[in-house]
Amino acid sequence: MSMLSFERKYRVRGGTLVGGDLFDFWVGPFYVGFFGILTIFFSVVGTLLLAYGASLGPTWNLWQINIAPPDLEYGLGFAPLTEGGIWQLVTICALGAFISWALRQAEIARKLGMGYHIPIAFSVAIFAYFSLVVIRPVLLGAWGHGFPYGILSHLDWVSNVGYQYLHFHYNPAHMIAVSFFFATTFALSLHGSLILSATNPKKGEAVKSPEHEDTFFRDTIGYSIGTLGIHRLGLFLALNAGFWSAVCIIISGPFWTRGWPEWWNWWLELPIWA
Ligand code: UQ1
Repeated sequence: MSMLSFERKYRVRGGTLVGGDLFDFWVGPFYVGFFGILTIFFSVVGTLLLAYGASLGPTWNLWQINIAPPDLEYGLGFAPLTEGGIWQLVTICALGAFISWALRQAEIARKLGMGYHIPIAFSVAIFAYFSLVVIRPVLLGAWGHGFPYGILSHLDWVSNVGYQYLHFHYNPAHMIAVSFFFATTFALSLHGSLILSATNPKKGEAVKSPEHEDTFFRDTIGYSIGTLGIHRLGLFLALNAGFWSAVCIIISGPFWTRGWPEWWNWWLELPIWA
């Protein structure tokens, strides 16, 4: 792949967190770095473990392959490889790869003198995964509370855990998370359509400016959040979607064991009704 005209200008030494100059190079368009190598290592080992687990199982059907966590009896200990040990190693590899990827993002941000917004945002996604396979299982006392690695099996897990709390949509943190997910797609649809409407003029016409974008929303709803503001809003909404997802599953079990509809009895139990 040929180098973009400006690419060479930004291929500067430095900014690495680990390894100094040793891994400070590019392969084609890709920056490598210590964490690039670590990401590849964990991804390859994790994928091979998943393939090994599949080879021991009853199917190669991609939808049905299931790498399950250990039985609850194993608690927070290590399980034999074929009885959930593979799941445990895959979890370590997944976290190793995700965290290495975030640190590679941080190194590239440092190299370019940019803020750490991207690795921080990605860390919130890692936190959501971490809360499912580490925080909640640890609080409940068994790795068996983690979700299984499989396309259909993880859907079954979500359904089963949901019904365990009778009606998961009554979980207040789940409500907040879902609202942030919807708000995120709403904001991106507004922003994406606004930018395309302004920058895709008819043939021969000039591209419209941010003043047009501001004016469209001033005319429509009396308010424009601005070109920088919409990106701050988008990041805020998206990070909250991931954060409240993590909260809603961590509180299910460790901090609330009954059906979620029952949680709302606090309203009926307010002394003002007495
Ligand atoms: C907006 O006000 C704005 O500023 C000009 C954008 O920037 C290009 C946008 O993309 C959007 C969607 C808005 C409108 C959003 C709100 C919250 C009023």
